[in-house]
Amino acid sequence: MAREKGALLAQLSECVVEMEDETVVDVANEYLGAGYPVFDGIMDGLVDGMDKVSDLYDEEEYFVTDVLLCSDAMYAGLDVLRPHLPVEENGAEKPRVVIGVVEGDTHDIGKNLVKIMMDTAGFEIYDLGRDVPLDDFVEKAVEVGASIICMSTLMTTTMPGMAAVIGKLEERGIRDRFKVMVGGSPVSQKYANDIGADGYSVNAVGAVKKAKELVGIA
Ligand code: B12
Repeated sequence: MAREKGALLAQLSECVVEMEDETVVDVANEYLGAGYPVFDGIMDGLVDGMDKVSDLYDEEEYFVTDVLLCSDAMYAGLDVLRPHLPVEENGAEKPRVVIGVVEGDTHDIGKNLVKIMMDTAGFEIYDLGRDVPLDDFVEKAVEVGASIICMSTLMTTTMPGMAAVIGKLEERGIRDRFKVMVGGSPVSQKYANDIGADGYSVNAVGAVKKAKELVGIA
């Protein structure tokens, strides 16, 4: 008999915290086999685990190497669950999104989650990666005719890069061609307002909601 959903979610989360990149694959397969919603497995299982890891790092219980091994476990679980996420269709033309982590910052776990959620919500994603030179956001958005530019950062020192990209769009007289969304743990709605961004969200689920709102497919 299938184990209860709650027990499997708790174990998915625990596998991430305990860096069990092999067990997590078995548990994710068991979760899939039981027919529980894939989205919940990602958010309430794997991402819940990564949130706990962030807290453990802040509390100095975990160190850099631990955090990286935990993220390996999270990605191993995502590899199993992600292909089963139901893909939404928003019509013939998918709105295009350019996403990346701003220059100077290599934290990309949150950006990758936002990307996965947006991808499955029916956006066409152009992922510039991490430590992205600020001009690249503008160049890529122009090149692909993006509807939205998404910027992520986890460090206070690199936050001004977001404002700089908006400034570059203004300088070139193309600011109103794109919606700009910002996020990452030090970013807030107030900061987004202050720099003139169009959208902000505290997490990946909210990011999709906001993006849909901005392109009028909410
Ligand atoms: C994992 C981690 C690392 C990993 C990164 C691995 C990787 N590939 O990403 C490693 C170990 C490499 C690392 C390195 C460093 N780190 Co670090 N790291 C963290 C840690 C523990 C967790 C971050 C994380 O992944 N969280 C989990 C994800 C899921 O959450 P998230 O990123 O916030 O994303 C969610 C939302 O913010 C939102 N979101 C994210 N992006 C976007 C974008 C948009 C558009 C939207 C709408 C939403 C959105 O949705 C996401 C999903 O729900 C944090 C501590 C913490 N509590 O956050 C420190 C932390 C971010 N690191 C920090 C620092 C200082 C560093 C280093 C400089 C350390 C050093 N001295 O070498 C280096 C960075 C080097 C560099 N130049 O980039 C500081 C930053 C301090 C600051 N305020 O500036 C923190 C806060 C730790 C601390 N308390 O001091 N780190």
